[in-house]
Amino acid sequence: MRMSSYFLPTLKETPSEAQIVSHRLMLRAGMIRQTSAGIYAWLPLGWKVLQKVSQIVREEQDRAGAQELLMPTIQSADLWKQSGRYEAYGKEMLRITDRHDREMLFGPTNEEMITDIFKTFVKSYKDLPRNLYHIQWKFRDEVRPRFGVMRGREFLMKDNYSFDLDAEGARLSYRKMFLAYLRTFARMGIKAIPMRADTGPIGGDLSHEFIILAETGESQVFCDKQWLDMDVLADNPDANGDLKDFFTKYTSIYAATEEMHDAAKAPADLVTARGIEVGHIFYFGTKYSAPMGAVVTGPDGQPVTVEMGSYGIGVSRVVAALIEASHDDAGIIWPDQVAPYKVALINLKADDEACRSTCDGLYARLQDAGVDVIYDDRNERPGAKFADMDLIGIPWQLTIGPRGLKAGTVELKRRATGEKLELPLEEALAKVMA
Ligand code: 5CA
Repeated sequence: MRMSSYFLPTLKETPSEAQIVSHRLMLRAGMIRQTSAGIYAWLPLGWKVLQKVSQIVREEQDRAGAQELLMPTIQSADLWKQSGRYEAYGKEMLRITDRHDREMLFGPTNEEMITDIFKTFVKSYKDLPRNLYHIQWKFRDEVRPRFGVMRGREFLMKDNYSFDLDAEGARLSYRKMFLAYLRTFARMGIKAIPMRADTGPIGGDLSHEFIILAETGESQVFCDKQWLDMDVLADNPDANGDLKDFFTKYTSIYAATEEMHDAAKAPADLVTARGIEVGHIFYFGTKYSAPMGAVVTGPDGQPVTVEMGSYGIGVSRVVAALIEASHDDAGIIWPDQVAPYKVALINLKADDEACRSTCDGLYARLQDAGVDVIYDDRNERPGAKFADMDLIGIPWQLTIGPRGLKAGTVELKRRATGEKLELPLEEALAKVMA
């Protein structure tokens, strides 16, 4: 992407309406634009990060055997009357009446709709288990939307739903998702700690929230210091096994939200911190399948009501949480895995012929190699260029200037550490392409 033609409305001033750092930086970096209270347009840079985050979520869902589909945002109230949640959900549900006076709603979650789809097609135990997910916008009419996309009214969620013949199968589905969630967040370069949690309006008796530790988190959380050293990617449990040992290991280390915290059970080495909930998983048995009639024929020919779980990740909230976890005074520091661009190519003197042709050549080579690169080809002060790249948090900055070019060198800066190296051009290129 060439900066000269990029729709990237960065701000120099700190917006006064933003109370937390991720909200301030998302506005300053030109990632989002509020269009109504708690409703945001995702501008090109923000959208790119949102897609990178979605893709990691998707890959880990697929790896765990879940299958992607796409359900609509608008749902019929009838489905919610069947499950009994239509009245119970209260004012957080945005209710809509269509031109034929039919009651509709903007989906806050999809248990009812997926159960309806499932029961239409699946009639036999032979077609179980199944796990279906989508990545779709949700609407919850929060009383106090705040902190930008952290607590929005419209937000992007990955939600999936598991269907099993019995409780044992459903618990295995739950453990598979528990692993998929740990892997998903670890791959994004952040630590999310699973904590036993309340089930709220979704229901059920087994539930974990996945929490990222950050000063601006909305809730107080407590965990064993051991959590800070856990590494699920290194542990690499066998995803095709029963996952019982893995689950026991990861659930026996103390971690609790404020509602579930019990000082008597907490370890001596306790971390007390603020946390952001980026995911939430539930096992709720037949809460939806029973009232909605999701019944299959079992091996003995008798009807069996299926056992279900649901699993959510706040994909748009994750973008803000990543920034809360990784930034400095100059701006965002994207972990490599979710960075909108891997390399920033900065031409220090856009009107210098040698600089321009070298940069154009580098840009083409990086693009041909499939490297996501943003190229500052604008006629601006060097200071403004560096400030913009630091603000939008690109992991590698490759700077080309007339003095270096004469000596055959370029400057390579690592955003996360601030470390700068003068390197021969080819060497710098090899480093960022690695
Ligand atoms: N149906 C279940 C799981 S699929 C469900 O809806 N769970 S949830 O209510 O816990 O939401 C899942 C995730 O969505 C939360 O963990 C949180 O990360 C995110 N989320 C919830 N409300 C908001 C909101 N108002 N703004 C941004 N993200 C939200």
